[in-house]
Amino acid sequence: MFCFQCEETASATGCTVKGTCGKPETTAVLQDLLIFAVRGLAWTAETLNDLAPGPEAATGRAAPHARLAEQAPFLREALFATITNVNWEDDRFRALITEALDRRDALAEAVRAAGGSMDAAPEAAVWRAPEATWLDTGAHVGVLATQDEDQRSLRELLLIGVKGIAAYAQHAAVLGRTDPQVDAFIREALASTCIALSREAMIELVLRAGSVAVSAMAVLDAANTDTYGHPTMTRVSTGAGDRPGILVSGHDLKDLADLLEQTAGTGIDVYTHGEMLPAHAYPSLARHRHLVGNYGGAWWQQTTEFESFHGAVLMTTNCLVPPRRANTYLSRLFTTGSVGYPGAVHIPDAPDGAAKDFSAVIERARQCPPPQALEGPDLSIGFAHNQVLSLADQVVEAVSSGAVRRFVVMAGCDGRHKARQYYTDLAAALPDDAIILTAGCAKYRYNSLDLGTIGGVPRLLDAGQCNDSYSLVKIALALKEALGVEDINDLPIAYDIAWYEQKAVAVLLALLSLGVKGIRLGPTLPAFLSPAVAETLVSTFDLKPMGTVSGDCAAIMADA
Ligand code: SF4
Ligand code: SF3
Repeated sequence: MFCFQCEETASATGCTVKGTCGKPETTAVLQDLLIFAVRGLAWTAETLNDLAPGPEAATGRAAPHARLAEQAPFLREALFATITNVNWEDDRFRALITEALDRRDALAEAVRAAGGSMDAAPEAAVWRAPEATWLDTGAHVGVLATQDEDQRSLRELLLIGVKGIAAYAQHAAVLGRTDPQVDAFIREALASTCIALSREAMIELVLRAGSVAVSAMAVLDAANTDTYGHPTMTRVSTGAGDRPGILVSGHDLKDLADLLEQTAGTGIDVYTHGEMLPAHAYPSLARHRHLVGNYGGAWWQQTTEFESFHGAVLMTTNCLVPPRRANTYLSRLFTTGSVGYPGAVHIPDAPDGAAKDFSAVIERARQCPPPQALEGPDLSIGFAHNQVLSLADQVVEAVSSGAVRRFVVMAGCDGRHKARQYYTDLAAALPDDAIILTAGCAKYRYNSLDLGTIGGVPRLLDAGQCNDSYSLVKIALALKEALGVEDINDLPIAYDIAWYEQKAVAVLLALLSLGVKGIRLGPTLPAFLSPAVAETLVSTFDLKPMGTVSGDCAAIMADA
């Protein structure tokens, strides 16, 4: 195996025996084979489209071939399944590979029927082998199959960013929102990895992935806020009640919403965990009195927190980490959507977007004792774009008067590395005239610090999940307008981003596509950036590695 898609990759180069995340070699190889299969599927779809586009639309551009749209949900699902800490079930990957090959071959038939040929098709578009040999095939079609280091780096940067885009697009799709342009880009990007492209063409695709990530996050933002209302500032309890509970983790708000409906009046309390914390700020979720609080911290602490929670745990998306051998919670762990884990009960999708049936989770929770309380202060959340922009006058006044000297965007992921203490220390070290804007689970490094307020505005503004980094973009653009600044880089905003998995890469590409320069990225730079590609990003975007707390704090405040 060779996997280097996350920040915790072994020796900062690549996991080769077993993932630091716990991913076994077999799972890694099956994921590689699935990616190979969907690349071939996308290439075949693009070929069909080139050969037989749909009828010309009113815009003067041809509509895509009618068979393309039906591939989009599958491509999103397959990509999402390979994100770090999502799916640990080899059987699910085998099923996805089978479906990818069947879909691809059906499209190949359509290519031939339209007068085309698959004779010169790339290997990914034509291979087929007995399932018993899949591990051999998978071992040779992964990352290292691309020989040239820089080509491999750009290809993987694109694929990893597209995984993040697919996850965000899938979240929106669950709420009935899709963007054909986003789905078309996912297909185009996957197909592009089957052919040799110039370095310039590959860079162009990577930058375009950033713009598409902005679109995908915008669609998701609209889906979330239209469905559940705009987040408003909210205090969230981190205590525990005396009734049995269900702990909901991951990013899928619809799963939480459906579970809240199904647990109403049952005597069971529902708690959020990790990236589900922002749910408390959505009016139509917060109205449920049995949504009582947030339990625990960031994803990597779950092996102890799921123990002390005592109740049923529902993982709706990443990050699920393998339970320790001596765990007591696997029998009360449930997965749904893209998530899977051997031994955990999986709650399947319901047909036609109907609510899933969570009765098994509820039944298991009834048999459990209440959670053991954890120490922690209430958390202040709900500072997504609508809420922050409603404070725009106060914010602009604070900037104009000099009461706020700097905004520091500290969005992204948390992780296990001790080096991430940097983010806690930086948040504490920033002077009183700096406001931190955050989103994603990175916030758990500092969201229990008492950072105070400036003119009534909290010094820590939590916009929500990692995908709500879009809110931070909207806030920046609104500030640009309000302060009459020409260039986004002239705003008093610094970016110090923590990354771990592939959605954070999509967010990084989104920021780069908006022209944001001087982003600090840590705790390490991605292993999938070759020296030459890293140098391109550094020279074009002034991307910086994380430094020391005192040095970075001083540089951030001095706009250096
Ligand atoms: Fe290693 Fe990260 Fe890949 Fe897991 S996801 S195998 S830790 S690089
Ligand atoms: Fe976190 Fe896994 Fe990335 Fe959504 S829950 S930010 S790491």
